[in-house]
Amino acid sequence: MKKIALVTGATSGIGKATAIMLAGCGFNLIITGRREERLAELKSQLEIKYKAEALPLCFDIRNRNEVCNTVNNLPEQWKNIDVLVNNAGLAVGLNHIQDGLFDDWERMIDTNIRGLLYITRCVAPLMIKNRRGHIINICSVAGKDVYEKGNVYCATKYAVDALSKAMRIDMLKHGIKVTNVCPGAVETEFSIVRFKDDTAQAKATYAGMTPLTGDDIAGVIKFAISLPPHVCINDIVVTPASQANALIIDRN
Ligand code: NDP
Ligand code: 8X3
Repeated sequence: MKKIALVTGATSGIGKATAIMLAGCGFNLIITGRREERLAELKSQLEIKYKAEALPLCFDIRNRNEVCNTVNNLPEQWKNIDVLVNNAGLAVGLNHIQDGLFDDWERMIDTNIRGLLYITRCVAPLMIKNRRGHIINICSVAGKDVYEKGNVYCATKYAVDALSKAMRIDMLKHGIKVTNVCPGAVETEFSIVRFKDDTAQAKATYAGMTPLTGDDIAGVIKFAISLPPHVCINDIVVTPASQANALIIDRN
């Protein structure tokens, strides 16, 4: 029987690349996001190209009732989740703290922290029941160092970093691995979202450098999940070769 992975935020970027990688590795996929058409397209791609079964779940991860009702009512054949990739997330705005917008802050906190917690709270008991599983939390270099104007986004990723450590302790006796993945600059829709559809500003984020791609991060996740049962990668920081950390990028 094929293993099952649940990837949040599979409609774009890192999540989509990860879902495709996992299908290529022989997993059946539960894919989530708010954009229903994209989920449907990805489902067809996974089924036709990779012969994987795919279950699209369309919800806003900030909506606790929607998340819990959906995951708690999964069809029986989808309940044995082996890998959970907590990927859905975003940055909105880039402002000094005194200029920040409450709506931006709440979107980031509700998505990156609360959403991740809602999903994990619903999926972890299913893994515990099976005494196996691997939770991959997509954190960021922004969860390791803070940078100017990054304030609230960085705070949400510091929270993810802390939650990965906490989950690893709580899951230890249940045989469930927890891996924190901290990417640097990855060219996805991330900057388009951060800069609220200002595509020129989004593009400038990656000027003079070769950013990572979603596939690069999927490759790192593939490595983490393919290690033997007694080996757990706790924390991976992965940046473009021209990026030292969240603060320092060599642009030429
Ligand atoms: P994208 O914008 O390309 O993808 C974000 C994904 O998150 C989409 O599938 C989106 O789906 C989903 N998402 C966002 N908000 C919600 C919501 N409220 N409910 C459900 N799903 C939601 O960005 P990335 O692929 O780059 O980002 C993925 C993760 O990687 C994020 O956690 C981000 O913080 C992290 N990261 C990104 C880096 C980068 O440089 N790109 C670097 C380090 C970390 P939909 O819109 O359909 O709901
Ligand atoms: C995304 C990377 O450096 O823009 O998490 O915060 S950064």
